[in-house]
Amino acid sequence: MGVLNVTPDSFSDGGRYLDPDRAVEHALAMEAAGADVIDVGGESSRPVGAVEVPIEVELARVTPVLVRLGKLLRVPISIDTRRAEVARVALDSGAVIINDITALGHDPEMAPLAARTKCAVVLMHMRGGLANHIEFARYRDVVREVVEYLDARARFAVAANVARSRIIIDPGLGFAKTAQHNLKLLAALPDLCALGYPVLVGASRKRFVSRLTGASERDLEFGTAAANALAVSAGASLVRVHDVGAGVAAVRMAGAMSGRDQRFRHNA
Ligand code: PMM
Repeated sequence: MGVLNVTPDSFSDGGRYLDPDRAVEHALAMEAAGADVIDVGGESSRPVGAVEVPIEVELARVTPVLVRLGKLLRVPISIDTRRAEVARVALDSGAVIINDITALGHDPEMAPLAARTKCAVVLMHMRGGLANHIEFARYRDVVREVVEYLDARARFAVAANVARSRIIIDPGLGFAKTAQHNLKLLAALPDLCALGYPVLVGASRKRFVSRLTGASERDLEFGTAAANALAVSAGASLVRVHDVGAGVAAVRMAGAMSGRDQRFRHNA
């Protein structure tokens, strides 16, 4: 999943794709580099200092991009939003996945919209709000609490008539989590996979990666690729990345080495 942040202030690519022409160009480049999904977002959720943007601003950022991408992209489009109105505009333009960092919890209209339109949903774990989630990074047992939360949110979605087969879960690395919490969750990915839904992992360029590897471009690229390869090897089905070229290489290697690449399965 290639990330397209149409925002002035996202953590790693803020401001680069605020201009619709550049955003569209970048999405097409990510598709050409092998992305299977393009995730479009118009509201930053950086770990510290994210500001809630009014819905009109979020809509003004993403709508022109979504309308054009709906006609140009061959791969599916996902909309990264907490707001049903934004999701609706995206789905009308051809998006087929709602990526909701609040796991359908922020906007009461989101679950009915997902059920009605039969789109897929990403249910992500977080606590607190966009601006203060880091204050909520306290757990007795982070793995158990995240697994229980995602299980409960998936049940909520099913009760709202979202098909089980359309649900994807995500531990929400960096959202109300310290580096230690992120590492524990990555080590426990099989526990998340055991819930029976595809698991999405978003480690790309996050603060815990730079804390471990250093913060240069190369450090971030290799640190992210290592995290993604190990996540796939531990069972993740999707990785959300800014650098699609490195992401594709990591996913292909890890998929083939763990016997999940059809092309290499039978001629071992
Ligand atoms: N991370 C960010 C934004 N949206 N969505 C999901 N499902 N999972 C994530 O980990 C996630 C997300 C923040 O990263 P960015 O601002 O660099 O895109």
